[in-house]
Amino acid sequence: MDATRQQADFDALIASDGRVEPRDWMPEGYRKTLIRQIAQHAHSEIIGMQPEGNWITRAPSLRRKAILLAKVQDEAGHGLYLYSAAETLGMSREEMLDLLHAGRQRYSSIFNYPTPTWADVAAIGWLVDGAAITNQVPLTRCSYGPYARAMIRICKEESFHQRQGFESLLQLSNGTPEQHEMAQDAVNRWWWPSLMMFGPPDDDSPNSAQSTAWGIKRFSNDELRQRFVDICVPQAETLGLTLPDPDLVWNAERGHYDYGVIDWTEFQQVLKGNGPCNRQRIAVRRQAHSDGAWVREAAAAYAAKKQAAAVTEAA
Ligand code: BYC
Repeated sequence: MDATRQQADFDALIASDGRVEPRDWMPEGYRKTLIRQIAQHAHSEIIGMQPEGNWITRAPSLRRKAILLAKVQDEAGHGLYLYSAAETLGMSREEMLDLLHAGRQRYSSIFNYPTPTWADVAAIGWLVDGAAITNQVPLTRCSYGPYARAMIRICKEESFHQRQGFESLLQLSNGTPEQHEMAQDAVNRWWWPSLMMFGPPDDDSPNSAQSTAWGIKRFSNDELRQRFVDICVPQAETLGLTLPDPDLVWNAERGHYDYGVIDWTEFQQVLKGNGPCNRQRIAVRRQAHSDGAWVREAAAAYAAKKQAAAVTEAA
């Protein structure tokens, strides 16, 4: 088939809201943008295990520990589905990890903030997982089939993560004055970075227009950020906690909450590697990768042995 016809078929598929599958022809830019976004998403899940993983040995009860273990394991699972989805576009997991370790692929800004108290685990569940769901539910309708399908399961699990965070925060908020203060302090620290998770403002988002035209993005960064703010305000009231923004006010005309100015300089600094924990996160990730080398080698040797045995048997 000639190139013009391939492009026309692809355009028609996107226009009819169809799904692109790995064997279909696709423009090189579409493939590259998906690899960029899915790899970044996968890396976020894997690096995202660190801030909460730090609390597994210090969880305040067996119940909380079991929940946290399950959550962190889910995140590893999400990373693996997402690496598999990205591999269908022609880049191996090994290559993606090498690019992450070399600082040439990104992970979400949010995981460069510290978790000094137990309430941070709860605040991450409520706010970070809440923001992740708001961003990711529309991705279940993304035009690339393997990514859209991976997102369905991921969103179900994120929903459990958000609920456990909310429930844990509610318990802390209704606990002793010290627990309440700890919950409020964690919310104060995680609120603004959570709003940054949605990416730069629409006027300053170089990838949005093309990703929207390709059916990868269904809503803009600012639209999803607004949706998240609108969801969080009544939830904060139920929690008995305040959101650290004096400009947060209901705007009846718009039918949305207005909110204050986000510090985009901080966001850019985090993206440049200068957030509070960037260096630590990458160092821990590199160490984990090198510590796991023997497992990968053993798995490859075992697979090769099994394959050789199967060939001998078939002969
Ligand atoms: N952090 O043109 P834009 C989770 C980059 S949740 C770092 O708007 P795009 C989890 C962007 O990559 C987190 N970088 O980009 C939850 C671009 O740079 P490049 C993961 C960011 O792609 C709980 C530049 O800024 N979720 O995993 O159209 C526990 C300009 O931005 C960020 C996802 O990855 C950021 N926050 O839109 C554990 C969701 N924001 O690449 C784990 C999937 C922007 O051109 N991703 N940048 O060098 C998306 O939906 C989109 O990629 C974004 C950005 C909305 C994030």
